Amino acid sequence: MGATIVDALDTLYIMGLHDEFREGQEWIDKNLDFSVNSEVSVFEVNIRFIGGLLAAYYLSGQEVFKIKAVQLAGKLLPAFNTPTGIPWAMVNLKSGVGRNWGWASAGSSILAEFGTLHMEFVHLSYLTGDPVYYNKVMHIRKLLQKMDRPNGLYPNYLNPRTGRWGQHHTSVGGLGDSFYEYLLKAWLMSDKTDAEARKMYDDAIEAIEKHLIRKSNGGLTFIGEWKNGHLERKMGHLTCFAGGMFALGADGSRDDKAGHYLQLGAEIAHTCHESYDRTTLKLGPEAFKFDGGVEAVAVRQNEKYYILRPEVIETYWYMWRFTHDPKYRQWGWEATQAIDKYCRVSGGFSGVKDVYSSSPTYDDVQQSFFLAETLKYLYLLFSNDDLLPLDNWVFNTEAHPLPVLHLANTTLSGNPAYR
Ligand code: DMJ
Repeated sequence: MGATIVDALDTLYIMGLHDEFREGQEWIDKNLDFSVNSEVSVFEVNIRFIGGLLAAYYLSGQEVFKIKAVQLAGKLLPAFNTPTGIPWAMVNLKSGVGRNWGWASAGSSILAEFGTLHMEFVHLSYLTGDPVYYNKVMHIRKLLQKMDRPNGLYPNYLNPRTGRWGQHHTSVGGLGDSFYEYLLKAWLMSDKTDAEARKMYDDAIEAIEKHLIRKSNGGLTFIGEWKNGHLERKMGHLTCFAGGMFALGADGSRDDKAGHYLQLGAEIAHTCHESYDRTTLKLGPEAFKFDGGVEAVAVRQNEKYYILRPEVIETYWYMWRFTHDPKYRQWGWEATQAIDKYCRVSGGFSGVKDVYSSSPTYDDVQQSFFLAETLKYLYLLFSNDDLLPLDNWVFNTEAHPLPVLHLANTTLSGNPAYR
């Protein structure tokens, strides 16, 4: 389905690569077709395709992107036909039949998946005037709001048939991450009027700080995971996005703790930089431990890979925007050089299987988020702040910028939740 083309479009536009952008547009116009008999991830299609198409539309004004985004969104809607309205993880684009991942706890849907639709779906309703998308994601929010939460935390698994939590695993990394991100960004995207989203975010990060964030013996702040009744002292590369999130949410925080959250963001950025710096390649592993004398280092072989992920650079960029401390550019430059040295191959860039090995082997995959996120955040890190100012743009979890909705002028302004 051309994921790399769609995911990379707005990066091309932002970098001023307009010929390549037009080529992508032409391909999308002629070839991007959603009437395929294929099962897709609702979450991945939303963040990469719908997010990518919407951002390309807002940046360029070209109608084709809006039309394709709306067509595709229509194909995802059958996924919401469950007893609770919590969508299935996957849907067949042709038949509309949905189902969940076989590995997910007791037939559950995943928090980071059904909880990462809000930004794109609100924009779809805004652009089309059709409330169907908005209603779907508000329904999810209302349902989550009503549920009991162990220790105030949201478990990663929720059964869409029963509306009950599955296993009580909680994570700010894989399976949980972007749910928290979208609470904050729903508030930002609404021009800070969606107080309900801000409250849910504030409540959630208070619980996260209390139960999941710790300092290691060596003084590194880390975010662990709640599993099987205890805190696992392990942090994923994915979790490193949270440094940027804390900084982005500092302004407007409860009890005016802006300084505290900016500091927390800086500590997470520092820890994640250490996870890069303590490797041979100066690229971060997929997960790292703070246990038994080990600090910010991967222990298991199957956690030593780097697949061109953006989260650490994303946090450097947000920290740079909010502090202008030159160390964030320095750290971004270190990562740039390492990617160029160890991941560049003749046909593009590849992930590497072991960041502690001096002769790394490639995984032979260039993830589409490398162009959508990693390179975009690096480019923004070395650009002026007036390129996509954060007062006007909110980035979806795949780094696709969507404009803040000044709702006095929108079709949603009649909705009480948005007044
Ligand atoms: C991206 O697709 C998104 O950032 C998502 O939220 C998490 N994982 C990848 C990048 O690592």
